Amino acid sequence: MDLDNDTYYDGVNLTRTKKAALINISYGLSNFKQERFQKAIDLQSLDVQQLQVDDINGDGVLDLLVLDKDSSSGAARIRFFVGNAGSRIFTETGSVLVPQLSNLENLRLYSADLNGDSKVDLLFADDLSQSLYLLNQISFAASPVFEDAIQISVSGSLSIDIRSIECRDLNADGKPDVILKDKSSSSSKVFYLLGQ
Ligand SMILES: [Ca+2]
Ligand SMILES: [Ca+2]
Ligand SMILES: [Ca+2]
Repeated sequence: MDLDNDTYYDGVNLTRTKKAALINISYGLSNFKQERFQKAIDLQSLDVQQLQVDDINGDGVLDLLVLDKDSSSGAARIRFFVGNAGSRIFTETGSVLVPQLSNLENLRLYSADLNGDSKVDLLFADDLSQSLYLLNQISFAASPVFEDAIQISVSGSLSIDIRSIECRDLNADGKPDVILKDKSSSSSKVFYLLGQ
């Protein structure tokens, strides 16, 4: 991924301990060299579970999406750190609370435009309830606005110990499909999203 739009690939990872969370960013110096951890974003007060990188506000610059455990309710809160390619500064710009989702240790977040309106939406796979939830992004002006989370019905139980979730258009119908990977084996389950 290229966080500062200089055509050189950059690296980003999340390190967590019991008391701290840090996003480490290394910017590419050329096509062959990447400096380690030029930048660290300290999320010390947050109970961070997962990091996702996507252009949530559609300005052509990648942003950081942080899945955090809300300190009062324990539910999932996604915080948005909006990137600026020129300054390489990430500014926290709004968040969204998802009260339906509180099993954060077994929750997987993915972002993609699922309905083709060019706005990035949020998708969750909840291992506990064995279901998928979608948050459709309505707008991102000063801060992001989403519709309430809706549960996506799948035929039968997912019956899967979810390790990861991602979206790709597997059957080339122009609609993204959901791929869930199982923790316990290398097998994947694919769910086609219909009627989006
Ligand atoms: Ca770069
Ligand atoms: Ca952006
Ligand atoms: Ca969308």
